[in-house]
Amino acid sequence: MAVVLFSSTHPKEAAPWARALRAEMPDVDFRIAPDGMGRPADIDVALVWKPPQGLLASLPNLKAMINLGAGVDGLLADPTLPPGVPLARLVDPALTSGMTEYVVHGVLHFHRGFPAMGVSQRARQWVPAATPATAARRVGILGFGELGQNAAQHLTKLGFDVAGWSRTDKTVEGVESYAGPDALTPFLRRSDILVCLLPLTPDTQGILNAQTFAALPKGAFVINAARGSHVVEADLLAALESGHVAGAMLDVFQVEPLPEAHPFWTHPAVIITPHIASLTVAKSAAPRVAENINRAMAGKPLLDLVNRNRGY
Ligand code: NDP
Ligand code: OXD
Repeated sequence: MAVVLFSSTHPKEAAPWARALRAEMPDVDFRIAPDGMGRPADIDVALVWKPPQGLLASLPNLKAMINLGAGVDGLLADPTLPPGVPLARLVDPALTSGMTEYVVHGVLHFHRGFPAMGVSQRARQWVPAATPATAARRVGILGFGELGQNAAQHLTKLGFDVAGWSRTDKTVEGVESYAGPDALTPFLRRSDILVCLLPLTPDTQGILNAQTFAALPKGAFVINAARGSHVVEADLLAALESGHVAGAMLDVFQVEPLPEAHPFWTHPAVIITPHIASLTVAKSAAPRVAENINRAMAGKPLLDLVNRNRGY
């Protein structure tokens, strides 16, 4: 029987996770930190989202850590994270489709000119304007992994001209692949709508900066659904002020919740969402998490293993 510890900054998620996991593993001993943890030595597997620093290091018999989200930047920032314990991240169809919905919504919003129509509506002006064909709109997706590739496939079906940028080259039907630092500028130059779906690592921190924005075509749009620290916020504000970047849809911020005084709140060209681009759904994710718990108990390699040297 596996003893599983749940620790999350979203404590309300504990009950759905307990239910979903018990449906997969009826004999699981599901414990909720901090009050229900019991003896640290009992814990086999930790299911975590931003646990308190030091918690995982205090579990002497831990066999696996499973992150309840796709991005592990928060966990890897814990200097006490036990080095020898394998870490898996969440890969789940509901998480992927939620992100695709968010990205497709944002791309269509900018493509169909909804920001300008909002301005016209508030001025009670009837301004019909034609939109270019989707084939004439170039979408660039920074981070061409689980989430980026799925969003690209849906955008391609709508006829958009889509490219993805990743560390290593990819083959995805109908999508142009750009790989590595040297390909970044050519990729940006062809991106009318830039979508960031990168993991946050030392290499990608601050990647959405003045130089990046300058390389985009004038009037480009930016969608960031990855992490707030990918954006140099002052550089984005400057690019919006100059009109070089025409609009931004932002789900993530350097400080969350976004502070009340932050200029993004009232900027006419910025759409803000509160880190909801895609949310983990316990019922959907539980089968794969259960599979990983079983693998950990059997000493087998985990699925969706994080490469700690790469940082994702
Ligand atoms: P994956 O690990 O599947 O994909 C990451 C992609 O980024 C890969 O294509 C990878 O390249 C590429 N990449 C990483 N580092 C670099 C680099 N230095 N240069 C170029 N490309 C790089 O991650 P997911 O798609 O599952 O998730 C992406 C991120 O989305 C998460 O890390 C998380 O931060 C964010 N997220 C946000 C949510 C929200 O609600 N706002 C919800 C879920 C996730 P390669 O393929 O070559 O390795
Ligand atoms: C994630 C997130 O990384 O929710 O999954 O941001």
